[in-house]
Amino acid sequence: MSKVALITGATGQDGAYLAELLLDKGYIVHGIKRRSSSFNTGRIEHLYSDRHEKDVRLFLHYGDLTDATNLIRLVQHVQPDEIYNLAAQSHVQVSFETPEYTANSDGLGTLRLLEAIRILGMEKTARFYQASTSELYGKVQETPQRETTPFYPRSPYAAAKLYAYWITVNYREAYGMHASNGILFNHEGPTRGETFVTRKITRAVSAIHAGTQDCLYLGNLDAKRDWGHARDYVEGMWLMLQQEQADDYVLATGETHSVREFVELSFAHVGRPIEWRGEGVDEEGVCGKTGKTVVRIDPRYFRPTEVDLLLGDPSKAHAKLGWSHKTAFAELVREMMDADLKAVAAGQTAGR
Ligand code: NDP
Ligand code: GDR
Repeated sequence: MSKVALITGATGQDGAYLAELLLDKGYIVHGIKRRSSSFNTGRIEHLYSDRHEKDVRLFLHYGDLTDATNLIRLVQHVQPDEIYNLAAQSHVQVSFETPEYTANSDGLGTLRLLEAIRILGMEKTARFYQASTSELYGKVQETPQRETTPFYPRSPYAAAKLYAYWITVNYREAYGMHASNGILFNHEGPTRGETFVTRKITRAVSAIHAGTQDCLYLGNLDAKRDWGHARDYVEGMWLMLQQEQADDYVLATGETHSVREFVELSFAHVGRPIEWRGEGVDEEGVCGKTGKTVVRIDPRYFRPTEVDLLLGDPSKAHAKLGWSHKTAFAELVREMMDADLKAVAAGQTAGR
């Protein structure tokens, strides 16, 4: 009998990679998607076939983490063996603009899903994965950051995820649920959301290379992140739910790089010189008049409170799950750049 998985956030970067992995493993996969005024299923298009066709194993359902009745009904209908809670308002900077919504979807949304499992009496049968984050570490307490490092959230997003982390631990301890937190450090790929810094850079560099954009505007270039590939990280999520005991694990590469390094490597990929500039306008008043590519600082992209340095220690995941990342930093940049260069060449516009 095929195992049945329910993925919230199935239309997101990780949801799409995870759905693909689980389908490859023979699962029946149910995904929750939000109603949207335009198509939001681009990342899973290649996995999806009409449910009237034969041997369909991927099903999509409308839903939202802010709607408890919807979640109860879907969990009851799907009867999942494994639930992966990936849905979230996942943009840190946006969470400063929409703090209440972020708390509702990312914090209370996790509680609603856990309660759905409990109300339906499935706490001993359904395994639960919570998409926790290295943003929990926030203000640096120690490096590298590991499962025992104290948390110090620095954004409404991180504070909401802190609640979600602890309510997952609490349901494990209170009700004996197989509920695990994956504390995942940044992971990217060609389908990364366009407003996260890595994808913003690779799209802009591709457009600049094609001559359709002059300038790249960024915020804090000195922020350092432990960047891996999303494809590798969804494997770790699955491994957590295959363990006899539920537990919490860091997934990271154990390497850190600055935003500036990411920019440099991306421009090196297309062999262009960069001119770093501060705020304001050029003497000419226009970006790009110098013939060189200008990277300019726009204070709009600075956060009220920043997370300066993330560097993870994945030794527990190595030892207990046998997990380690496969894609090196330079390879990640190369893959993202190649994909965006191809998109630009195919006439798909890249914006800033
Ligand atoms: P994305 O932003 O790409 O995807 C988020 C998904 O959640 C999308 O499918 C989105 O729908 C959906 N969603 C958002 N709000 C709601 C809601 N209220 N109800 C139902 N669905 C909703 O994120 P990632 O794939 O990058 O990340 C997956 C999870 O992992 C998130 O929880 C994120 O916070 C967490 N995480 C991510 C890391 C990373 O580096 N990528 C690192 C650590 C944790 P739609 O497509 O319609 O927008
Ligand atoms: P992050 O990712 O906040 O780490 O959260 P993001 O790519 O948004 O920022 C990384 C760092 O780059 C700096 N930065 C900029 N960021 C954006 N978005 N745009 C810019 O123009 C820019 N310039 C500099 C930021 O200040 C920051 O320091 C991601 C999300 O996927 C979360 O959901 C997840 O939990 C964490 O990673 C781990």
